[in-house]
Amino acid sequence: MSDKAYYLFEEIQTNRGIRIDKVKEKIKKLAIETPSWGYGDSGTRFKVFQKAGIPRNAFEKIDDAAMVHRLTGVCPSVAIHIPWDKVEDYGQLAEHAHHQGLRIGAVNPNLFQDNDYMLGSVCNVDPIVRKKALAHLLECVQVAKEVQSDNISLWLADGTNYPGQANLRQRKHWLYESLAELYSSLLPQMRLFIEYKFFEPAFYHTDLADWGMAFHLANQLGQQAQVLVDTGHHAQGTNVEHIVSYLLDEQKLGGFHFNSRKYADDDLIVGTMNPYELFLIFYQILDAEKDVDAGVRKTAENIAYMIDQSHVIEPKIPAMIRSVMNVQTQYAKALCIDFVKVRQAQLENDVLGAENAVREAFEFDVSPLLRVVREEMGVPVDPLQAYEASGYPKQILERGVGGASW
Ligand code: RM4
Ligand code: MN
Ligand code: MN
Repeated sequence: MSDKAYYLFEEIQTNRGIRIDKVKEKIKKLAIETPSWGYGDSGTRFKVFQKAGIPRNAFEKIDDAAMVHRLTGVCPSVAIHIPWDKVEDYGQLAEHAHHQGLRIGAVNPNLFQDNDYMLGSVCNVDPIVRKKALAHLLECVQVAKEVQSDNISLWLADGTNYPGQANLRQRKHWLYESLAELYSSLLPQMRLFIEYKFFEPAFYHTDLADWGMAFHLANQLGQQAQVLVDTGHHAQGTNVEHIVSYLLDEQKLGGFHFNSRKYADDDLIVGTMNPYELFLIFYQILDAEKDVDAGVRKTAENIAYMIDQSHVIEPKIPAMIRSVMNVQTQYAKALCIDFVKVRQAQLENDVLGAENAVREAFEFDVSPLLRVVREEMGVPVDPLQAYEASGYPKQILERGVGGASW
């Protein structure tokens, strides 16, 4: 063990009474799902830049996700987006994943790229379009069954651009009707994640605009429906960790789409813009894991951690590895919070003491800890360097230019 690791462990264990073996165990168990679309070419509304080495189909996206899992050891599943990842035989796709130690995670319906959806999908005024959208949702549940995934992750682009363009209350009813049908097609062990976003592509109103609406819908639908928090889907200044704690307490937090943003839904590499926010999210989750209510504890322990990124200019696989490592870093820091000290300060109304007890964990350099954890897991201590040295970056160049993109 390096000196740095020794001193860090001393600080955590001896001075703060946090068991280092527990901390290591927790880090090893934090599974992070990567998105198939994060390996493809993506862009902005101005340009999708084409790169060499991009996967040409769903199978090759899985190969890239498998590479990320091999190097990090913590990304055992990959989310798919239908129809981006549509294949003839989903059983074969799942098999392909299994061969590489992966499984298929959340199935994401796509209700935003068909011409028919210009004015909405499940909220469209045209019953034929609504029916088509519902059929797609049901198709995705079928896909989930075929790939043996228990998670459907739904984000809707439905909304309007101008006041008066549509009857908002009527659309709310249509939304509920479709989701109720979708919900009733789920197997008992399946979960439906409802993801909200306040704007884009619609600029005036969005039918599923915020966590309150998603929360309400999830309550109406039933136990298997939960809210998904995408960290890039809030107005500037929103206290995301507060939303997280509220949903945890209501036992309605299902999962995350991690990414970073500076201005809007930028889908940048996790932890590059506001790592403190991510740390504070984990603080709320770890706090909820200690709740007196078993239901709250269970909710906190069953969160689906997923990355949702679009890499416009950066090489996709290293960007994904960087994201995974950044999530681990903030999680490891949050694990170093002295919760006893925080509680004590709260009880004493010690504002500065409480703030300090939380922040000082954020200021730890946990990299020696993560190196030890990676060593124990048998993965490279420096996954990014290992990727560059692996030959894989060169190997994928054989795919040429013009791979999968949205
Ligand atoms: C959306 C949302 C969804 C993702 C699409 C690609 O903004 O974040 O989760 O499926 O982008
Ligand atoms: Mn998302
Ligand atoms: Mn998004």
